[in-house]
Amino acid sequence: MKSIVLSLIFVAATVFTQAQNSLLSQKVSELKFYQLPYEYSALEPVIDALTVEIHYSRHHKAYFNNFMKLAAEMNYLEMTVGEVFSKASSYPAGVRNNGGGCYNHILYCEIIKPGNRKDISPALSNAITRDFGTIDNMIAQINDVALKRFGSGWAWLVVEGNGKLRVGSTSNQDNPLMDVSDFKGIPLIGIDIWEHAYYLKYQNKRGEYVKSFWSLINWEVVSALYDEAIRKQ
Ligand code: MN3
Repeated sequence: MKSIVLSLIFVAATVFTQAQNSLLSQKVSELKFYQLPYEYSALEPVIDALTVEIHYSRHHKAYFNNFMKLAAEMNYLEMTVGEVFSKASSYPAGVRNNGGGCYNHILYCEIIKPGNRKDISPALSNAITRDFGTIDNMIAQINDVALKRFGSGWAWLVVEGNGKLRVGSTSNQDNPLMDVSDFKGIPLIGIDIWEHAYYLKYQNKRGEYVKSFWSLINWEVVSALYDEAIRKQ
């Protein structure tokens, strides 16, 4: 039984990390718009179908279109997305806003996709205990930075270069892979705290949205991202 569970985790890890790697290591000229791997209604009742539809087909799509539009003008068509992020400071803000908008939303959609929401890997579980004491403490810290972010942005759980897990937040569509960000690491969880992510259902109650968001987290996907991040070090 254990080996079946482990091989299922491995398959999921392979599927997702290929998607993530192919984005960061893909040339901008070869990018295609991300295909949402579930129905708009799949996140009900936590995130309503209309919010998912507008978020994906308008906001996410616009970031992608704009990032591609700027590519020829800014001469990064032959660079990888990861390279663009690592040189974000050398481009106008539109590049990081739209490039971040592409990457951040793919992570967001993937970590809440339906599937195995319950099982966290022993490796990630041990790292959480080591760095936060308990998972509830980690979640409380992420909720706290999400609430304290003034205006639009993202709340993150990342793996730092030294292998430690850390919680932080960035503004707008910046992410911890960009040279412009003070907060750096490989993202495992990214919570979109722009109002467009929750306003239809939660209005001004960002705290309720963030709290509810945790019931959607697919811990199998997040565990696979952790394994991949640790392997890269
Ligand atoms: Mn968004």
